[in-house]
Amino acid sequence: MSGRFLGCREAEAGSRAVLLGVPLDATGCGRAGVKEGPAAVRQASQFLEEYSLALRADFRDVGVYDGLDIHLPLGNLLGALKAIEDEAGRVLEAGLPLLALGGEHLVTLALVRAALARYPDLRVLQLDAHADLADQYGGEPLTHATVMRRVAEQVGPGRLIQAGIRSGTVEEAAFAEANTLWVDPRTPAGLEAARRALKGFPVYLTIDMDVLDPAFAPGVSCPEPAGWTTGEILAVLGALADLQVVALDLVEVCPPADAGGVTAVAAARILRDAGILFFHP
Ligand SMILES: [Mn+2]
Repeated sequence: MSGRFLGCREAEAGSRAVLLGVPLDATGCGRAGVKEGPAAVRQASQFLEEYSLALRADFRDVGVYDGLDIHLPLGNLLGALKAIEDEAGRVLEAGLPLLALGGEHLVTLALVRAALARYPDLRVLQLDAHADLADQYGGEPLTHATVMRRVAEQVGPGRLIQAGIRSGTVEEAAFAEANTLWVDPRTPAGLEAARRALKGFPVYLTIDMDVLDPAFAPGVSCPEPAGWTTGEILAVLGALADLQVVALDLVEVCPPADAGGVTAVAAARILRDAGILFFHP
């Protein structure tokens, strides 16, 4: 095993997409250990076939280069976010789609900034149990619990579409009411609303693994009951496959809490299938 994600290329030259690990673990309030997420998901990916029987397509044909983990300066949150934004920007400015593997959810802010620089019309689709719309958390503006508030401020009103949300405060619900769109794309009406908001625009997709029910993804830093099944998220992604996704991330896998490696292999499956769905030539 190469230490890279399933079926990824080891050479950047000639690749058509780039995967980067982003092992940031600085502002979590739940269980520690999301910095081990990228390694665990890469390792679990070896259980899977490169070929998706469901999609009748091979992940290797996507041509993804696994550039391994971004080096993050220790004890320097702003420096780490800058490093992530710079590295993501380099990929996106080269015209290549980016697949990022967290790490905590705050990485999405840096990644969206990079995507927004390249695609000013960007829309963001968030699959998550938590709204992540707090203005501050523990007095801090830059945390895993405030990340989508900062993202909403970056992209502007009506451009953040949130799905799977089942946890938040009254303040977060009020902010969402005025600034974001909540949908349940597992229903025909919710799917249609999501498509209306996203179709025709470049899309950034962020998948917080806690959108899944803890039965399907126990190894996350903040589990929240009554979530989606693995089959449901794959069906939702499949139903959105014609969107113009320009970058995506998958975050919050927490290996120390992942009994049986259930979450890591689900994450690997979601990443493989999303790569095929959105970036297969
Ligand atoms: Mn989140």
